[in-house]
Amino acid sequence: MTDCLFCRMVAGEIPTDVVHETERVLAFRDINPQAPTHVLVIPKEHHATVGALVTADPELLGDVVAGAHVVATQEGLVTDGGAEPGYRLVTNTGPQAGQSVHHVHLHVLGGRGLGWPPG
Ligand code: IU
Repeated sequence: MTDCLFCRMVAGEIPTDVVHETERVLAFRDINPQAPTHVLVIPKEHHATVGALVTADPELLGDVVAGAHVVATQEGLVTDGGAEPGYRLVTNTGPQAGQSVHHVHLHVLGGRGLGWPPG
């Protein structure tokens, strides 16, 4: 039994709206969506931050990014620079960035115009 929320989702202990899954990666809809598409993509293995993940297992970080690309494709957001809508990948690290869950995750955001710079 772990106190990490996302590890518990991986373990199937918490209801999770899964949209994509591989042997090493899980993608699920954010419980508090900030855009029409708001999906979190995580490694199933616990790493607290993107820096910790890339240091420990850069190939797994690649798998997480590939998972985000699959999700964006499924959601109809992928662009080749043309008229397709596009999307944003975000990973918050540490308190000033607003990281609230300490299991690294990529936010896949899209389906509306996204402001820049972020708040
Ligand atoms: P953050 O970058 O660590 O702040 O993102 C954590 C996200 O996890 C945030 O968007 C929450 O809405 C989301 N989340 C979730 O999807 N399910 C939960 O049970 C909890 C948080 I708690």
